[in-house]
Parts: sequence; structure tokens; C-alpha cells
Amino acid sequence: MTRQTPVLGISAHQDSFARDHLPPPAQWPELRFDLPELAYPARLNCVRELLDAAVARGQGARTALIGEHETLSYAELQARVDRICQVLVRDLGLVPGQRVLLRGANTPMMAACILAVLKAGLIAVPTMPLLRARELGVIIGKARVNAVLCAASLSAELEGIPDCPPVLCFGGSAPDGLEARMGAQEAAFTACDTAADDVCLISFTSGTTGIPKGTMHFHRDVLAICDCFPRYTLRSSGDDIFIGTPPLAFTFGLGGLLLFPLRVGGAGVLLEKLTPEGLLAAIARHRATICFTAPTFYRQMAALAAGHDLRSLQQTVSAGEALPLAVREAWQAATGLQMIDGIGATELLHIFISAAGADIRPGATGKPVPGYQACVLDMAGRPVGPGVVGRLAVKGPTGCRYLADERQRDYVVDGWNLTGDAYEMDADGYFYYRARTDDMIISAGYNIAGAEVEDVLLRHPAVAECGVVGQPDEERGQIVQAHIVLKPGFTGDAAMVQTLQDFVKQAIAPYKYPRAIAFHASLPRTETGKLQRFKLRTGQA
Ligand code: 3UK
Repeated sequence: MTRQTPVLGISAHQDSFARDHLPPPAQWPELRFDLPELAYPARLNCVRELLDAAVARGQGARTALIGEHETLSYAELQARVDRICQVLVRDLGLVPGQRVLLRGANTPMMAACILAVLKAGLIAVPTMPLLRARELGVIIGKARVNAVLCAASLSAELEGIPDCPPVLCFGGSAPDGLEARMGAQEAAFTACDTAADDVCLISFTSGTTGIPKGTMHFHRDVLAICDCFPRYTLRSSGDDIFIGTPPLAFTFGLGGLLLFPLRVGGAGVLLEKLTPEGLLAAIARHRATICFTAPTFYRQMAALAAGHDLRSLQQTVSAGEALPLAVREAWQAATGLQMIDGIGATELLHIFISAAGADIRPGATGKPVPGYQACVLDMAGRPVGPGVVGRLAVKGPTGCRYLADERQRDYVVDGWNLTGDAYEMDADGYFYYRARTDDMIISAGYNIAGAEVEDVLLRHPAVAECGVVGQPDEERGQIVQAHIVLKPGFTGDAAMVQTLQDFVKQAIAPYKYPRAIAFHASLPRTETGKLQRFKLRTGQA
């Protein structure tokens, strides 16, 4: 297949590291701009569009960000972002194209720092608060980071990094901290006149295995995700108040809690260290209308929802992992809300298959979000028909471009992004998640999707959490093994094993029942809420 070589605009970057390390054009996914909103001009700075344009439209007095300790209007956020830009450019002497690593929990200040980096034409490299020196060192090396902006409370970890670039702390009281330097700067900063396809973000995959991959995104990609899922599926507006748990360093959170609200003139609530109880209380306190979090969080919140006033909530979005039908039902019973499931990926920046309102089909993730196309391919790359499980393939305005990484060849094949998920499509074009491609369990010749067994187990009153994986077995190749966290008051003994096995056999085809069951106090998860199945398989749980 011949495809057009991407022709890039004239870069504003003086430091060309990012462009120099894009994958070769032949390895790019095909990019499609099939909606009128996606026809962006050649010169584009996403923060000029998200923030400066809002203030210029007269929305300066509206609330943009709400934190634990402060609330910022659009005008206040703009003033803060501009001062940070001045510090980055004048004090630190950074030039467009250089990389700034960001480390902090979800706060308005962390958000302002990310926006400032983009506005100054620098490249943001956001990182999760839980990362340790060794992991941060790998990211700093791979992205050749030039400077670090770090929440003062999280700075200790940076001390153990060899050759760490200069660090500026925020949220502390140090006389040489970011806030002190900002005080010396006059307000206005003109956004760097970046090309629409200048890299502005290198987001590292949460990586359940192996060396993290840096995914590179352009200024226009940041706007494209705002103009697809939230516009067409969520139909969010300036009256919306967005809340949720995903870190800003995870593109699920960056989009849902910062970019999406700014794009429509709404408000984002940024809170640190949220528990299910804490998020419910915060929804009530802030009258939030849209909530973003992972399925396990909704499951825990469903059990606690009765004690809270959730009448403000209009839409709840679940992503990051498959949404078990049992969790969708529990959430609806507790709140009356039909969950919006959506699959997204760091490589594609945000959600590309989903459904809302009357289009929701329980059990399915949904249909391609307007702006995206999807299909299911067999191992040879041929599309399969309805009802056949295969590899999910996606294309749209955003797509995978790894920073100098051979794994680009695995993710992008013939212009399609292959997410690594096994999916099935029905005759109406709905997409059903089955498993991660490498997580399909094959036992005595049967293909078994762990997610289906998990959905049954979650319906048993004794089960708080579970993960189902394949275990090597001499006789059957693999056997189904369930890892279970019991609710308080239940005991993981032989009788419980028998009870749960019988429960599964009665609900689905008996060959799918877990021949092995292990009980745990908790299951291993990433900071983004994903179950680390490889740890369950290798006995590291
Ligand atoms: C899995 C899902 C079934 C799937 C993400 C929303 O999760 C995000 O990005 P990651 O790079 O992981 C991507 C992988 O996670 N997944 C995500 N959502 C679902 N599986 N149903 C779902 N609804 O395996 C996918 O390939 O961490 C999610 C927005 C932005 C994101 N980065």
C-alpha cells in the first residue's frame, strides 16, 4: 500500500530533538481529518486556543479550575500561566522544542505548569506522582529532559537521579521556588507561534511491562481530542463541571479534567489523593456534572453512593479497563445513571470508541467516536466479519508516534493503530471488548476471555475485586485461574473456593470455571487503575 508521506509545517522549535526522533514517515499511522472541526490552521498553539481565546471571548471571569485550596478564573489562570512562561523562558533560558518534565499530583498549579510549557512552545513530559527515581531517570534520559517542574512535596525522589536536569519546585515556600520567581515577572506572555504539527507532549505509557514508551503528540492533537469525544459523544458545554481521579500525567486525566473543560469554557475540579468516598463527597460539594474514573472506582463508589447527594451528576465516563456488565448495573442501580464506557489509549491520546445516551448497548464499549474509524483484523491483517474475535484496529486524527522506539512497527501496521486488544464487532457495528490480545486464555482448545469470568465472579456477594488469568498447565495448555479479594467478613477457605466455582459453572459454560482460585488482600494495580495481570500470572501478586 502506498500512502502519502506526512509533510510537516515549518517548526517553531529551535531544539529539533522531537522532530528528529519521530518515526520514519512510512511507519506513521494514516491520519484522518474527517470532521469540519479538524481542519486546523498551519500555525497553532493549543493553549492560545484553549485559554487565551476564552479570555478574548469575554470568559475571563468564569471559573476554570477548582482545587482543594484555590479556585482560578480563566483570567487568573491565564495570568498564572503567563508568569510561569516568563520564568521558563527568561529565568531558565529554555528555547522552543526543549523538554520539561512535570511531576505533581492533580492541582491547579500542576495544570498551570503543563499549560505554560505548551504555551511557551516547549514540550511537556508529565509523570505520575508514584514514579520513583529509577523510573524517572529512564524517562529523563529517553526524552532528554532539559528542566523539571516538581511539586515541592514530591521533590525528594529527584535527588537520587544521576545527571538530573535543573529542578524548580512549586507549592513550597522556598525563596528560589517557582512562585517566588513568578512574582518578579510581569504578566503577559505571547504564545509561541508553533506549527500545528510541532510536538508539544511526550506522554509515557503507564506500561504494565517493559521499558516505558514515549508517545509524541502535536498541538493539533490536543485540540482534536477535545473536538471528537467530548463534543460528539459527551456533548459537554460551558456549564459542565468536570471531576474525577485520573492523574493529569495520564492522558485520560489530562483530557477529561483539564483540556475538555477549557475547550468548552467549563470548569475542571482537580483534587489530590481521592478515595471513592472522597470523590462522592467532592461531586456533591462542587455540584460536578461529569465524572471520569476507572471501573474499579465506580464499583467501590456504587456501594457508598446512597449517603451522598449526586443529583448534579449527568454523565459518568469509565475508561482505562474493560467495564464489567456487573459494574455498569451496580452503578445504574445506585445512581440511576447509564455509564458511558470508552476505550482510549496513550498512543491515540484519548477515547476513540464509546457511546452515550440511547446509543449505549450494555456489554459493548460502543462505536467509533466521530472522527475515528475502527475494524477488527485477523492475524494476517484482513478484516473479519461480525461475531469474530480479532485485533482491534483504529485510525483517526490522532495516532501512534513513539519517540525513537522499534515497537512502532508493532503498534502501527498498514496505517492502522493496533491497540493490543482483542475485540469483536456485531452486525450493527458495536465493538465488544474480549481481552488484551496477549491475555486470551486458551484451555483445552477453548478460547476463554478472562473478562467474562470476572464479570460473573463480581456478581457474587463475597467478591470485592477479581482478576482472571491463564496459568500454564501440562494437560490443558492453560487453566483459568481467579485471583480474588473478598469483602470484609468472608473467609478464603476450601468451602469458598467450591462456592465460587459452582457459582461460575451455573452462570456460564462450565469449561470456563476457574480451576484454581487464589485469595489476596489486594490486587496489583498501576497508578492508572489497571490490573497488572502479568504479576498475577507470574505469582508476583
Ligand atoms: C485498555 C480499555 C476495555 C485497552 C486511556 C482513556 O487507558 C488509557 O490508556 P493506556 O495507554 O491503556 C490503553 C489500553 O487500556 N482500555 C482502556 N479503556 C478501556 N479496555 N475497555 C475500555 N473502556 O487495553 C487499551 O488498549 O493506559 C483511556 C483515555 C485516555 C487513555 N490514555
